[in-house]
Amino acid sequence: MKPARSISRIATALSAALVAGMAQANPVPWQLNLPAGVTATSRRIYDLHNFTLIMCTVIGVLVIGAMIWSMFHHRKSKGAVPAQFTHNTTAEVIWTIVPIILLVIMTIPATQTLFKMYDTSDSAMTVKVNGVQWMWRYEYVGQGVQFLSRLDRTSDRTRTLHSGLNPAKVTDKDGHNVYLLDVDHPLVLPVDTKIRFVVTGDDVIHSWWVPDFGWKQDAIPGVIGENWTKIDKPGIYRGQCAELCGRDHGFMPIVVKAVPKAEFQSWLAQQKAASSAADTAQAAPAAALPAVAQAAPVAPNAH
Ligand SMILES: [Cu+2]
Repeated sequence: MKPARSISRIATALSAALVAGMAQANPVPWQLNLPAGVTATSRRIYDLHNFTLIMCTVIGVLVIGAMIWSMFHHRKSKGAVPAQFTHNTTAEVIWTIVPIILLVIMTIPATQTLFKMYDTSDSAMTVKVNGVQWMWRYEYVGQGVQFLSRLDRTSDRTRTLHSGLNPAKVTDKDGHNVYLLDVDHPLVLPVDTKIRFVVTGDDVIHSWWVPDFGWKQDAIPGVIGENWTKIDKPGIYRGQCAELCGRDHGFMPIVVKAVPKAEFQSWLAQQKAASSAADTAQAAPAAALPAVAQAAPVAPNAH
């Protein structure tokens, strides 16, 4: 590829990423940088990242610039004679203290952010996330609502060897490519609500990761990890398993559908009604509800 062409491609991709980052949460090809996300935590992380990046860039430019300048201006052909001293206490004190100050400047806001991230107190609800090879089980703790969330059928058919189907054609209703990024049952959550997550694993280590929330949480069998989020605006937020968990690791995406509080309450009520109906059907003798009782058990591999 010619340099001019690749530069223009990168520039196009950058502007596309910028526009896309503002318009929607889907990842785009050639995307750079983290998403700023939709929570206070994710924005704080984004700002910290930019702050540190600027700091590193300035230090890098100064140090490398000084080196290049010195090598060029004090070269042998110009008659430069190297200095013969071995120690300079003043210089050593400066190059010890200045980096310490810079590190402290970076550490204080980073540590404050970490403390905030670990504070799950005063959360309004708890969602239990359970990683299972290769899907997620979500439980709304204390609500009696739980379900499995797995790769949507279109992606699943397309990814099958020799399917002949085009991954570029797997899109959502707005035309965004959601190949391997869509599920059958998204995790529905209310906005403007502090939600505590307890995350664990059934079989091997998985990791629950939605970039727009700003954190990853390992899902470790026998261990319960905690985290929380408070989503600012309704929308669809996508993520993936972020811990290599076996053969189908790439096929267990995460989709969170954030909705206004009232809409969430009515959705939850609907799910409760559906699950208690299913319980009744399973508990009732076959004679009482023959049709429902027979229809209720779902074959493990119905698809
Ligand atoms: Cu996994």
